[in-house]
Amino acid sequence: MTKSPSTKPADTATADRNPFRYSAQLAGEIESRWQTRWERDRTFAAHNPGDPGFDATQPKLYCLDMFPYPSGEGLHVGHPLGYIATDIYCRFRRMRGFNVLHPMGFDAFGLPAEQFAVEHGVHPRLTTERNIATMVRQLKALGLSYDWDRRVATIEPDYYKWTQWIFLQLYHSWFDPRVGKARPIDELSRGLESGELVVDDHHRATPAVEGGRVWADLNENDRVAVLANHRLAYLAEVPVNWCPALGTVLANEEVTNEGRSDRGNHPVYKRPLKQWMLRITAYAERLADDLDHVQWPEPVKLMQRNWIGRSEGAMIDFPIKATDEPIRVFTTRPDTVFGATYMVLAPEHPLVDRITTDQQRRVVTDYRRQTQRRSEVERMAEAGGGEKTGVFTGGHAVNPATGREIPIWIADYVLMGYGTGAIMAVPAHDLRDWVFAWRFDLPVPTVVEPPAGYEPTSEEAALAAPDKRCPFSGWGTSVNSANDEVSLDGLPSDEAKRIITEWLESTGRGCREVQYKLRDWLFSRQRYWGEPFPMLHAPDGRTVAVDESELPVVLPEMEDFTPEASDDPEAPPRPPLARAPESWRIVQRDGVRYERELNTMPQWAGSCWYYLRFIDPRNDEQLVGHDAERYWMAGGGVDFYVGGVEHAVLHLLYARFWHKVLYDLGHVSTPEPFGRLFNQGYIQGYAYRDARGVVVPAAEVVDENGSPAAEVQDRAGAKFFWQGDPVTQEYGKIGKSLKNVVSPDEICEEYGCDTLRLYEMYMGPLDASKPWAPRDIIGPFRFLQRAWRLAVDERTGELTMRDEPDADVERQLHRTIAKVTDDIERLAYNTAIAALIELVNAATSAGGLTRDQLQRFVLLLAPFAPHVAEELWAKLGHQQSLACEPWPSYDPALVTHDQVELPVQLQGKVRARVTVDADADPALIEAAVLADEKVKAALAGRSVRKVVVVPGKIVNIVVGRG
Ligand code: ANZ
Repeated sequence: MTKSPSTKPADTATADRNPFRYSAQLAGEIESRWQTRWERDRTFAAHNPGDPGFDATQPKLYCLDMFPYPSGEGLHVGHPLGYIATDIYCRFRRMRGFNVLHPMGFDAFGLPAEQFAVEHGVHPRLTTERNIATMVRQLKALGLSYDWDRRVATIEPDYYKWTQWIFLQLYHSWFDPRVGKARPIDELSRGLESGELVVDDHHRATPAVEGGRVWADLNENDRVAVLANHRLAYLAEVPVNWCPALGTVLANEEVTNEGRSDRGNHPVYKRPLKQWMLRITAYAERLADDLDHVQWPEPVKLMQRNWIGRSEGAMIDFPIKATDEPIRVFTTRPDTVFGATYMVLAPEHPLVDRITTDQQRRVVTDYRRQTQRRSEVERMAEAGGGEKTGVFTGGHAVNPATGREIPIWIADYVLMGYGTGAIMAVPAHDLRDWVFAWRFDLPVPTVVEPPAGYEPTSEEAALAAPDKRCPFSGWGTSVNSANDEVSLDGLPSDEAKRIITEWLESTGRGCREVQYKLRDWLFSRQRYWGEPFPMLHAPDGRTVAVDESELPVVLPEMEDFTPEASDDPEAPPRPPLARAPESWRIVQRDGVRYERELNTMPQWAGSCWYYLRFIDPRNDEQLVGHDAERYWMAGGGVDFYVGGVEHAVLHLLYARFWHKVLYDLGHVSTPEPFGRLFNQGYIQGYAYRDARGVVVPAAEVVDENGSPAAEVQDRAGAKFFWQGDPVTQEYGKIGKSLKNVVSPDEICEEYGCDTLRLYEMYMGPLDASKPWAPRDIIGPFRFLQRAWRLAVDERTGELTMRDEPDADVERQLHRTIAKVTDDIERLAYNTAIAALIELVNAATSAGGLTRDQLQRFVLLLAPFAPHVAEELWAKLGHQQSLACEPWPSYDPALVTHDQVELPVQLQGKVRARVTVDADADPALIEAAVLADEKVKAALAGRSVRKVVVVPGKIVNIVVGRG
């Protein structure tokens, strides 16, 4: 990278005169010295109960970073944002007497290494390990206080042994709805044997009822099927998202709205395949409810709740003329049943064949074939007000409320995987049905009247019919909704919903029902680079689990990682493990020749439980030791978990699900894994595109004068070029896809990592996204230079200290301690750093600090710029690292501020006076003013448009009319 003179940290001229000046070179020396020492002394090693050095009287902090995928590009400056933040917190808490667990590891299975392996024949382990080595070096160079003894990687057999072990727990368990938790599957068989439970027509266990089949009457196959129906891990033939380009099946969430793969943007098709599934749906209710008990950002909770998608409504049976089996629908609006003028089945619905008349068979078959090619995600995306397709089956059902015959259609806006795969269509009050009914000329009677003065929503208005009528999908008052037995007319929607549900229940036509959008988790991948399943398949189709004592099932060595072509050209190829040596693939047992499961687990698996392994990473008897787990997870799980908001749904939901299963089975002590969660913002940077819209490497872009874009990027009117052609500038998250990655290595080399740490924390609030502005890095560097000069004589390298403290500086030091302490607790690092800068400036002007003051200042600086702080601490004569030195305290009496009285004006008249700290910030003053009783009285209910604060002088309130 080329440097412009303005950003050069140390000018060589003064370096000769001041050999002990804080320069990039000196910073480099100091940093590597301390990094070596910390590592040698295991300064940040955490102690488990029972370890020598464990102190049971200390409080604990388990602070966790979302562990990274070791990509070939290494870290960019966006990664450390969260890592530095947690590091500051951990260093601070150690100084406050906490036993701190702060580990780091690698989420190391995954597609990129495998794609590289397929293309270049290099074993993914080699690339992965090389990438891990790079990232460890980079992380260490940032001076992060991890306990490196606890490092784990999900690809190590003694790690994935336990991932496989958890899978076995899932396989050997079922969810007992009567107690709302997982139990060993043996208890299910015992319940069935004893007759406490019987089996229904769908091979499901239910409490003993009339007509249920008893265990003794079931043959072996049926028994296996019943158990399989309940296991938390089960095999199912399911329509999957098949991505030929990646050679694998993808989970719905890995498919974009356009029906393409999230990674690589390849086309994705639906096809049936036998796959391992995890029964996460059994936990839907607990996963939603327990969000109330964690300290997480509200938007993340909301995203999880939406993903789980709880809906309350009813099941209603619509009798069909042709058969004696009714069509059952799930609806959230049973109060609209009088307005159901037709029904729609998902094209895959099992009743379609029986309902379809001969006349309609051709169009129905064609339509079903056509929808097969579309992914569920694509269909869902169109489930709104978009274009609708569908065909009439020729069949009819009876609306149980009106007694009228209504036609049955099939359409792909109804999904097989939700509710019952069938709907009653109420076109006047459901936007999808409305569009469909107008397109196919079906009746649209109104059964809900909107409240008086109702204005259609923008979505409703957009669908206005030729006669200007709009659909109404909100809550109002029922109309045209009565039969001989029940009338909803005049009732508000919630009341109507209750009454009609009671009627449906009392007449056996339906029942109350809660549904979840959450689907079971598709857990198989047709890849090599993942955890093998600990499962065996017998030639007769039976599946058995590998015994716990035989774990881990180690990935076999292979040289060719491409999937193996299948005999059937239409079928997906077999997974790469189909090529594994027979000695791995085939297991002989009791004369039976079993084949191992050839799929592997998805990348989510290893990251679902790593926080537990960090607690006790070398335990080869147990996933995690009991005492250690109880100690570190006490108080509701990981105390502080920091990572990107992109993991708000899947990773966190999957990890919570596994954790709850482990909790139910008694392996962990808390119902939730992560007590407190925090999402750091993104670092954003400029990116550039050529005329075709293709992203070009930002580092190679120059302005019209040939200066690197990074140095002139926000200059007004600048024009940018790449290889001589003009490019356009935009702004986005720093990363690979925008080719605007900046490596922390460059910055560390140029300024030292203490500067990088300060810069990243000083950029703005931690949860905000903010621009990478290389020209500003010099600021924190100059601050460290001033701080150093405050303590050290640059010609001799000796400490410079005054004997008597300056009273003002002493007072400011107390205030700074109070502020920094408080700010770190609130993660307001930017304001803490600002306070440190002010202190250094004030102390410099006042002529320096005493030894005692300097000590306290150094300790305050330590969490942010630990290397320079350790160096000064050593110069102050201490032999030990300051890592566990007590945090400085302050005298509250010295922290009180000077106060001022400010007049408050309203419409030109002074109406009140408020007393505030002389240096209080305007937002605080505004709050104090608006809370003042006199001000409230003077406002007399008028709305405040603006509060203008002139600091130290006056406050003006501007009010709105009325
Ligand atoms: C009649 C009705 C009338 C509905 C009305 C809505 C409004 P949520 O809230 O998302 O759970 N539905 C049910 N199963 C479906 C499926 N498999 N595919 C597509 N749509 C399905 O949505 C529940 C509503 O979505 C149900 O309530 C049903 O339409 C539709 F004024 O039934 B409703």
